[in-house]
Amino acid sequence: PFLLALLTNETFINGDCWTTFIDDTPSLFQMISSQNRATKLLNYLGDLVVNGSSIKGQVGDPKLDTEALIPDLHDPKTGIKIDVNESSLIPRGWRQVLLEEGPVKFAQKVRHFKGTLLTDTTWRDAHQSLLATRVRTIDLLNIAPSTAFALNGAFSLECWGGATFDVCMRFLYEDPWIRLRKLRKLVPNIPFQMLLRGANGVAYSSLPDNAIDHFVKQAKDNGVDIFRVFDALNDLEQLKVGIDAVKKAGGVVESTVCYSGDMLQPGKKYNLEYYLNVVDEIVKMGTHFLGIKDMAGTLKPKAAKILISSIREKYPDLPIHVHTHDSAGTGVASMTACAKAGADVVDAASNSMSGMTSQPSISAILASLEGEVETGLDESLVRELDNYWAQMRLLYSCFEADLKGPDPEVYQHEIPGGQLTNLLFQAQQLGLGEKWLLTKEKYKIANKLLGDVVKVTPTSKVVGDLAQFMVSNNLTEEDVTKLASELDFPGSVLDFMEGLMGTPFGGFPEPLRTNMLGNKRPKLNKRPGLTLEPTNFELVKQELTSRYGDNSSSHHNATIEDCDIASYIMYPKVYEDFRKVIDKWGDLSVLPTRHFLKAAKINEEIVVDIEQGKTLIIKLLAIGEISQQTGTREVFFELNGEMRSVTIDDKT
Ligand code: 3PY
Ligand code: ZN
Repeated sequence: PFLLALLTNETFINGDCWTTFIDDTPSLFQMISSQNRATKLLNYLGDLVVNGSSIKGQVGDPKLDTEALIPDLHDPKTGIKIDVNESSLIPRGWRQVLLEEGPVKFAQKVRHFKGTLLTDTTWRDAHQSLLATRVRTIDLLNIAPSTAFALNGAFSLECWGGATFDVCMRFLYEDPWIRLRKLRKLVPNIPFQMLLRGANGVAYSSLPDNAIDHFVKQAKDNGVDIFRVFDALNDLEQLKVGIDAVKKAGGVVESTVCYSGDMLQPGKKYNLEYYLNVVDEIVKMGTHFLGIKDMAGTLKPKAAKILISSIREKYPDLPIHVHTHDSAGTGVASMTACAKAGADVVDAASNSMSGMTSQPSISAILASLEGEVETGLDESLVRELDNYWAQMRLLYSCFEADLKGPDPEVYQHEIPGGQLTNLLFQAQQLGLGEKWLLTKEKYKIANKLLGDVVKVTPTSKVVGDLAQFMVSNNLTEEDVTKLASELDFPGSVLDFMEGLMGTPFGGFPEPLRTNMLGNKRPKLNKRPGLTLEPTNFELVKQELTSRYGDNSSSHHNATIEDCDIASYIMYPKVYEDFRKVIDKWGDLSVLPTRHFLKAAKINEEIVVDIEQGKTLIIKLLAIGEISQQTGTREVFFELNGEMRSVTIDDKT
């Protein structure tokens, strides 16, 4: 069709100048570009047919074989069906308060709300903790309009940051910035919240301070309202880098203290006094909200009550937001205790995406608070919305770790929710299912060896890596201590010991640190950011422009934007690989997930909306024999009624 359009185009026939022809005939070039995109898409689908899914972490096929249904929502008062596609009907939410009155007044109004609000983590932490962070943009976009109605009263939707940034590019071949912008358009009324790892941004170790500033500014400008900023070691200097960046960008600051273990356990290094001291420092730095991050779900109801009421007593005006994981099964009880003790916001996830290593269920929390604590949410709408997530849980079942129930042992091993499923999954994949108990045991020992650190990204990875190292090398606690100067420890462990992740409370364990580092690595005694060269954004831009700037065949514009620069600085290698994939397969985010993960069947129709008003209808017709010379196969498709074929390397 392109050739036909070209040959029948009058300007072309009349032989007018080629360059003005390009400028004056954009429709033709849009056509080339969409032809190009269609070809790339067919190459991906062909590859899937010949070689199977290449998506890392996928085991088997999705368990949902049809398009997910968007559930109907009904007005709780009238019972009338809500027209969720009528954006003019979207009710006002907390975001309007924020936009109209600014972060300070917003925080005050939340503090004055008579009750406890909820943050829905389904779009970030819930799938990070249950489904290896694999939920794709298309599946969020499909439910976003309904979410704007159903969760209108929510404090926020946690939808960005944490591992989503990395996984988006690395494993889903999607641009996290585009995800953010598209979601923002569909949800104008509920604040968007992200998780920022302080001086580490969304990476695993410190970046130059100006890179954090730049990243946070892009996040704010592209749609994030509230920034939950934490440092894995509660290192206040590291935390401050993130906080300052959010302040400069004009975002809502939620400075966060990470809660580690059970503070009521006798002899615990992280006790009530410790937390109150950290909170004092956070308050001195200035924040709109205080976050409490119970990443492993070890905040038991009694401790929750004591912790929240102690902070509340000391700081009556400070809005408190609590995050937890339900790993031990006590999440609902703990969040209920927090709400009753005076927390302003607690985290929960859509019912089908809740429980175990994820956040506790919204409906369960609403039921627990019913008649006592107002939440601003309607339970029937929450339930209607969840009908979508029940289908998503099936669709993404191929990324589930096979966790069968709560793990009350979390009070001992203290493995954060996301990591718990991840480690279990890895153990299963390595055929070391029987070693799972041993991994958890070694995790406890590794933590002890490292001086009982606060464990959350990136320090949780350090402890996990050391634990796996001990399992695979059959090492005991004594072995590690004795052989510290000889063993070839994982890089993350040495990074931690060097001081690249900040300084743990109480200092580094000695003599282990000295022995592990030997003369291989120096000992850093100041904040890592102070030793890093500031990023030269102009230079990065030039470099990226020279490499990718003229790549107009990808869905990225020819110009390198600030967001691209931010992605590259955060994850250079991941970004480079991502661009390679985009170059090869184009924008795959438009493919429905079941077709992204599973080979098409003969004659199955795949409908892809590549952009608004432009739909491709693709049908797999046949798969050719393998060519003995080239090791390739021809795969035949029908594309919008026309036969097309692609040649695919058979790697099986
Ligand atoms: C992350 O940093 O990604 C986390 O979710 C930590 O809990
Ligand atoms: Zn979490």
